[in-house]
Amino acid sequence: VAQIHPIRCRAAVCRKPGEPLVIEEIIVAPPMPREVRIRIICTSLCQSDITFWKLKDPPGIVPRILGHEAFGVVESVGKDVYEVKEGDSVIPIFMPDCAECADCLSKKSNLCSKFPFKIAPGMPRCGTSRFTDLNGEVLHHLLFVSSFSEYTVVDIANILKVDPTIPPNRACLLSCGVATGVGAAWRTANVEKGSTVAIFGLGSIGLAVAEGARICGASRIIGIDVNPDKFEAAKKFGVTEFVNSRSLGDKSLSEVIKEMTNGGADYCFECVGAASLVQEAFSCCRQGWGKAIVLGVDKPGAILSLSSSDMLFHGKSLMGSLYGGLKPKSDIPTLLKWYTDKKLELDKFVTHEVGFEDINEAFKMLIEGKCLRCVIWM
Ligand code: CXF
Ligand code: ZN
Repeated sequence: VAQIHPIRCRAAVCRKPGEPLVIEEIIVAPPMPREVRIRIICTSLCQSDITFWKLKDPPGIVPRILGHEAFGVVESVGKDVYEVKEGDSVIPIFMPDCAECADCLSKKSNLCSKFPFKIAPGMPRCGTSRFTDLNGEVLHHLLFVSSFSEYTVVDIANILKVDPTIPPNRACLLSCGVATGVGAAWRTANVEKGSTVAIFGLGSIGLAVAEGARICGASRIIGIDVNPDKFEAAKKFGVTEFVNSRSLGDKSLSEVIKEMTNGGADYCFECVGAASLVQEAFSCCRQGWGKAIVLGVDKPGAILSLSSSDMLFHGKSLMGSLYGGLKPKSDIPTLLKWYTDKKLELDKFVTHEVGFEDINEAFKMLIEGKCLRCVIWM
């Protein structure tokens, strides 16, 4: 077996939280056992990249390489990798799927217990980094992926082999955001035909929930946002009605939703990341079977306060949905099939595409709310 060498390539490094990424030459170490080194073909930008880019406190450790939605080609494999080989098309997925722990073997969980989901700083198996800069300083990873680099190293537990004919700028969307929203409707909530769904926040995740709910056959999909301009675009994703949460008159949001739905929606999805909005979503749920699903990420330690009698007397439930409850290795192939069957419309999520050198432009556009998904080509 030929010796695998370190690679020198370009990466966009986050040197200081909240400051423009610096495109520089870095060194990417060879993959260790059960790891794969991949050449990133394209990557897209997720709101979490912005969140972690700004973060000063741990896990906001710098310098590091952000990025976690991507499509790539295997460049080399470490020892004991049998699942993929050089030249295979893959998508990295930030949620490990080891295929052997109790969680990975269960249909009910997507939270691998052998390699627990972690934001930073290194690889899942040993916690160390595969990146250094030209001065020998360690560059940390993000979410086991770090795709803002021409080459990255990813554990086999975080790699999904995909059909090489799938367009890279569509496949990458299933690495995180779009899959999360669609999965939340399909897997976490299990939205049935004829349901009424309320979606709080019409960014990419909220629109992906709408897409998933539409695919599941929901009849009413109510979109809620502070920005009424979002409604026109949201119609393309299956949103049927719009509520502007900034102009409710003297009513509360839950009063408005309950009036519209004759007592509450069957499924309410919080896609913003505010504990207070989770409470609102919970109270918008219909009694008996209403479910509120939490997708947004609030500040670490944010506390929810819910009425326990509302829980008990009204039979509602509250669910968390990391990666939409999807099991990477079994569910993503289904979403890819939906895409080739033209059931899942990925195209409409990609509003912008830029070259790697313009990655900071992509950050700016997402922060200003000007785009859904911006694909960055390496
Ligand atoms: C997120 C999900 C919630 C925790 C942080 C990472 N995933 C990807 O964007
Ligand atoms: Zn993400």
